[in-house]
Amino acid sequence: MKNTYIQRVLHETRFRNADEPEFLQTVEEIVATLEPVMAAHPEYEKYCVLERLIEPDRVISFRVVWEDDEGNYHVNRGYRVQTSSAIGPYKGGLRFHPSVNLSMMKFLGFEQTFKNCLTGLPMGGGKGGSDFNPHGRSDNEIMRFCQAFMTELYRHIGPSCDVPAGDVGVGSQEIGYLFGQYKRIKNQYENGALTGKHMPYGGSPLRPEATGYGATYYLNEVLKHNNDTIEGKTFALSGYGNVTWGAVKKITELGGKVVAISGHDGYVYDENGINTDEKIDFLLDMRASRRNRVADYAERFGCQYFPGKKPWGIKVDVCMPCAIQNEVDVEDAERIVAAGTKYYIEVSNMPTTSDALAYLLGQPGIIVAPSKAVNAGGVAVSGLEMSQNSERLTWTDEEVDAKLHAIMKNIHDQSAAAAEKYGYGYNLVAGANIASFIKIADAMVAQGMV
Ligand code: 2IT
Repeated sequence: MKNTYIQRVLHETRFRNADEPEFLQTVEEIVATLEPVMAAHPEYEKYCVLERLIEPDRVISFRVVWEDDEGNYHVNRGYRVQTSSAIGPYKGGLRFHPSVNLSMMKFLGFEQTFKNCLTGLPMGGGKGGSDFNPHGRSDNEIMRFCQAFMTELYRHIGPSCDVPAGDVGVGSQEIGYLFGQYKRIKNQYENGALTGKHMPYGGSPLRPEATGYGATYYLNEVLKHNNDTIEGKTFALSGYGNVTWGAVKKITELGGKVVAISGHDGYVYDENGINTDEKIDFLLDMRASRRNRVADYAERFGCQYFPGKKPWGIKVDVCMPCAIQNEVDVEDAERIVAAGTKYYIEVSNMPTTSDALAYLLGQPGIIVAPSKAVNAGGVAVSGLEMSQNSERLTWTDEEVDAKLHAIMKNIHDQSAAAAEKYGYGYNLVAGANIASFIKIADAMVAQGMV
């Protein structure tokens, strides 16, 4: 790294955020790709654009007290990190998972800011959640937790302030409970304050499918660039939740074959493909059961199950990590390359460790696509949900699908163009960072010292 501005900012960032490893990881990875941009735009240094973007607008932390079905009290920590409102209201999901901490919230908010910008829709970036563990909890317990969480969060959000949505552990059911409590406290029907709602009260068609469909549309553009198609390709995916489900559905529809999915407990290998409505819908049943076991799929459909193992290194054409951050390390990456996989398509937020990503980007035989571009279809349809809410109407499935498709193609094309322009060739990782950063930076410069 030669750029002295970037060096200085990274030094300060490491010092100030020493106990936030995931946040440092994402800042370092993104900033490293911006070197040619800083050389071309000296005004960004003059106006401290990087320092301002790295320091969130606001970090909110609060206590959440709730009661389980036996009458016991529990205390969890809730967060909302409002990273940037340079191009729109803060926007990003809520994660309920025992591993949630400040570092994770800040890294997800930082990634989200770039991702949201890539969609071309007017959304800033943020993230929130709690270290609450939904595993094994009843519906009533989930509802009481969501109500307690919203009783604090409501004062920080709103349709033109901050618009949360789902993420790991938060789906449309949780969003329903959160929205009910928001409406009760505010006595206002502001359905634009949350996205990922059920259809009857302001949800968008295709929001549940959006992340997985969008990822597949993006992959399609990568394949087209390579004179290739999805037809006949084999896939290994991690996860079994909402995102994996949507991707499996669309991949199958377009003629690809998914042979592996995974959970916390291991992975299943279904050589016939996860390609019938019954099999695909079973993923939704597993998520709804909150049992956290992908072994249930192997038992139900009689296929192989590998406890404690990740689905990397199987002989497939495409790998798509869809589960959690840092789920692919160097050894996994080496296995993926050794298996002859041609496309490594990140879907979950920052699924690749820094070392593994550097290794994969150095391999000529594999194309790498970054999660902030690939999974942007989810938040893009959230943005379309906001538009529908503010216009008080609902579009058709076809209308939303056409817009999602166009947005994903545009994300790919603008990333490829930005990478080319700044000397990276067809590097989709650098291209996504550059295309979004320039737009956010220009908005910040235009708005003065804030
Ligand atoms: O990581 C993500 O982009 C999400 N969890 C969705 C965020 C949103 O506001 O729809």
